[in-house]
Amino acid sequence: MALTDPTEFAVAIASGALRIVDLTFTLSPDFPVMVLPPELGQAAPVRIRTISRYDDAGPGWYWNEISLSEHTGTHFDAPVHWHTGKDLPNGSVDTLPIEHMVAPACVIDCSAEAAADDDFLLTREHVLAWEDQHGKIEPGQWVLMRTDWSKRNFQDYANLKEDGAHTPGPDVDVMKWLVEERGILGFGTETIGTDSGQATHLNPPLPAHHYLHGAGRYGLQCLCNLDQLPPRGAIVFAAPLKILNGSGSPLRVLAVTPGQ
Ligand code: 23J
Ligand code: MN
Repeated sequence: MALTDPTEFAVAIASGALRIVDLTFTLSPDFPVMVLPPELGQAAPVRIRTISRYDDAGPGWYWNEISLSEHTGTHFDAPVHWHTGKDLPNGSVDTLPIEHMVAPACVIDCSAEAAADDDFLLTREHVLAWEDQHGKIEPGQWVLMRTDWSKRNFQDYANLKEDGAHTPGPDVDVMKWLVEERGILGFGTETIGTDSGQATHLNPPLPAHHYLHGAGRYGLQCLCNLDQLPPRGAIVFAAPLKILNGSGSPLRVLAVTPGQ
């Protein structure tokens, strides 16, 4: 029977029949930020300045002022983030449809491949093999690329070498195919970007950004705990902050999964 009473959902959470998994890193000044070539604009790490803490500046209360880029920590990429999506309607975080903020997830396990190769690229063949086992990816679903990269320590997370970052991501063909042939809602990763570290050398460069945002779809990055999700059946809650004309936003990403 279809669920029409939100109370039933709350009861299922309270009873443990459904479980909530937090896919979010803590926003902290030492969390790695993306490094772009030096001639380009850069984002500073998160700054957290205490305004008062039960002291002369505020005897009874504690609060902080935070300063952060839209693309910091666990965050959401909106279509206007990329040149390919700049003219789409409702492409910024304040205008995108709220119905998109709750959607099923397909989790593709690439942890073994990423452990063997920092530059591992997800291919269409890999996803087709996943579909053979778990069924076809439906339109409007998130595809989340599990690499266990979120378990690395912060020193190795961006994995910067002399020639740039070395982190796994999707190849050109799989990204175009997921967007155009599967109609995915978005693509999420455990790494610092939705694209691989070396994706500026692909054609087109940064294919996840290129194809997703050009089609009005979304990105999520710096996710964690993807190893706690089933291959399919989890529902992702990803509601970015309502920033005027915002290109993205740090956010709390929660997944609801079947309980024990
Ligand atoms: C800003 C500029 C270029 C890129 C990015 C951010 C990201 O990857 C991002 O966080 O979306 S490539
Ligand atoms: Mn981003």
